[in-house]
Amino acid sequence: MVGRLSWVVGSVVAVILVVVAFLGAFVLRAPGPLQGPTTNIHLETVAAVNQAVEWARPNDPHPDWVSYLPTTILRVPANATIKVTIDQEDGATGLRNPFWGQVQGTDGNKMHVKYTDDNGNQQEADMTSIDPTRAAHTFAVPDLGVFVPLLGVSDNAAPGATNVITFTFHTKGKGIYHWQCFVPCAAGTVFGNGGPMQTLGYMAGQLIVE
Ligand SMILES: [Cu+2]
Repeated sequence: MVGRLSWVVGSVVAVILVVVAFLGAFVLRAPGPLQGPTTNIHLETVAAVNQAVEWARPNDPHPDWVSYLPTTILRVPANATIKVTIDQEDGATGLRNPFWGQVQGTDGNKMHVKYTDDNGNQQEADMTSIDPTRAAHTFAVPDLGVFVPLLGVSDNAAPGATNVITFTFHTKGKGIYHWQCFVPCAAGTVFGNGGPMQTLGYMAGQLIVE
């Protein structure tokens, strides 16, 4: 009888330890918010956290996950013009829905892109859309109607090449707005939509409008 009781108590303690370990390792490990609130958001997109050029996350629980850096928790002021710069260092995965190849909800429904073309030459242009098969990620805030496809680095670009995407959009009232990538970029997960696509701090985030 005592043996069985201690077995039950031991099992309960083991389950509690597993739950605490899970919370500590995954749920509470989301990267902290950007300093702010700020009207100048600067992000980097990488094929893997451990390939960061600008913002290393040395103790990240998923160093091989595709990610926005340094974080996807963004604090911005209400009713403000937000300037976004994204240093995009990942290759293309491609969008399933070509509609999201269009730039929407930014000033002029356009973005400015500095990139290396397929001949290896540096280019710079305002764009209102990209070929959806060339998207690496998107910066999308559905509740604000903001969708920006991020041009993947060309296979012919030099190693370490970065496409720099800039655009401005406007916030409305205070609140927490969900934002995310719509490119199924999570290689190795079911339909590319698991892991980093569903985890705050990687390909999903919050725009905290204060
Ligand atoms: Cu993505």
